[in-house]
Amino acid sequence: MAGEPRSDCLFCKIVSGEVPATVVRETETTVAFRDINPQAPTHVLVIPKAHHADAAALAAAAPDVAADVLREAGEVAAQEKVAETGYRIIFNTGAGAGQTVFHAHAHVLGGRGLEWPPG
Ligand code: DGP
Repeated sequence: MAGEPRSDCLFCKIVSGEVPATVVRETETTVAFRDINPQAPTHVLVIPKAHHADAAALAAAAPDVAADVLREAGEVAAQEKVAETGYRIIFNTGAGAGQTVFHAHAHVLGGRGLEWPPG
């Protein structure tokens, strides 16, 4: 069922604490933790605690939680002090776009110059 934890999902295991992560923020509906393979000085992932495969599925099933994820991405940027210099919020969606973990997550990247278009 949409939103139910999945035993085969890495990020559900981070939510439950079964897999450790460096958590920087947590709310009732979201967790933010440092990416294991950072691509910028600030690289934090913001995820819904509930399992949804990607950002579009999250927004369709739980728009309030999708808004929570976006708000938390902004809070992470402020907390990491990258809000003033600029940062990027990225939802890779689909394997062809580089999504490797199929539990919705926002990448918050900042602390260096960011090229456009992205690779
Ligand atoms: P994506 O490629 O958009 O699905 O992003 C998945 C990200 O998850 C990727 O940047 C690396 C990160 N990641 C993968 N495994 C782990 C893990 O065990 N811990 C943490 N903190 N991050 C992970």
